[in-house]
Amino acid sequence: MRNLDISMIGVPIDLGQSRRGVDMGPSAMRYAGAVERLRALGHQVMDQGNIVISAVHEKTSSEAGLKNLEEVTAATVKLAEAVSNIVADNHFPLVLGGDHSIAIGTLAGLADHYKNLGVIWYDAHADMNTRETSPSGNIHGMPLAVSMGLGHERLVNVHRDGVKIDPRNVVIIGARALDPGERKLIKEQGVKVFTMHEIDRYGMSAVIQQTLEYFSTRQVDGVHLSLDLDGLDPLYTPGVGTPVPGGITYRESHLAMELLEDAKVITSAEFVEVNPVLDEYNKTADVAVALMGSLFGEKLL
Ligand code: HAR
Ligand code: MN
Ligand code: MN
Ligand code: MN
Repeated sequence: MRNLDISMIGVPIDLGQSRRGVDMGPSAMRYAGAVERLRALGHQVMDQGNIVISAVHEKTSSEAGLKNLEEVTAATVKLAEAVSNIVADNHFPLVLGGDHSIAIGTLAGLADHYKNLGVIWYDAHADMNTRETSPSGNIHGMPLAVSMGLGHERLVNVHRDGVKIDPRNVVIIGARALDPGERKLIKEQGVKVFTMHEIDRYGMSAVIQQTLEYFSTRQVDGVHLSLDLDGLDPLYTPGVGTPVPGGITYRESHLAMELLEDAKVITSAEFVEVNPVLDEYNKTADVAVALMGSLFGEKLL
């Protein structure tokens, strides 16, 4: 068991996609007991509250193919600074979303401190679109590409100019809805992907073990977990904006968190895409918080 100083920060933004309500994700996860759950495990938890995001939706900027570019850029700039300060204080950053566009800010802040960061992208999607390949113009489908230096310069240069993560340090787990441009980029950039096929075939235990072995060959200096709740099957996490059937189960997800905790490799984490408006009685936030429990050391016995 690690005793961590966890700094929690919420990012109540829903402008990286088209369905309102995911801005209430941080509240939903706090309501589900995130702070208390982690304190009960012996960690120090400092809840820093939320990044201030304008709740006004009418004035949103429209750059063709990039919805709300101005607002998403502004939010991620603020988040990057907050995350960077948390790491500078030797605390563990735990970011609560908000849609997945916020990862642009999280990874930018982490890049101040990690020169060879590993990233686990637990998601039904690869989030590796650019303006040119995006079917939607939604920035939450782009943060991984942006962090690799691919995409609009406003996004690529958030917090500090250029590339934030090495594509070969990225492992996507749970992919099952990839756009043509994303498939191409995954291959070109050398991103490692465990799709649902590999999870079905080898099991989550082997997938996590291979992920850890891969990171050790890459000699990463930290590992960020970016967990999109739509990585799980919508049976377990219905409160997400872009559910995709055929996903990771509740138990497989707990196992993944438990194995990561056993390995003591995770140095920062974010939980995104919880949308209480689309949920069944806060079920998705409850699952998010239960997974946080396993990630931070909760045991069944
Ligand atoms: N790939 C599609 C797009 O770019 C859908 C992306 C959905 N993304 C998330 N985050 N929910 O993973 O629009
Ligand atoms: Mn301290
Ligand atoms: Mn995502
Ligand atoms: Mn997703």
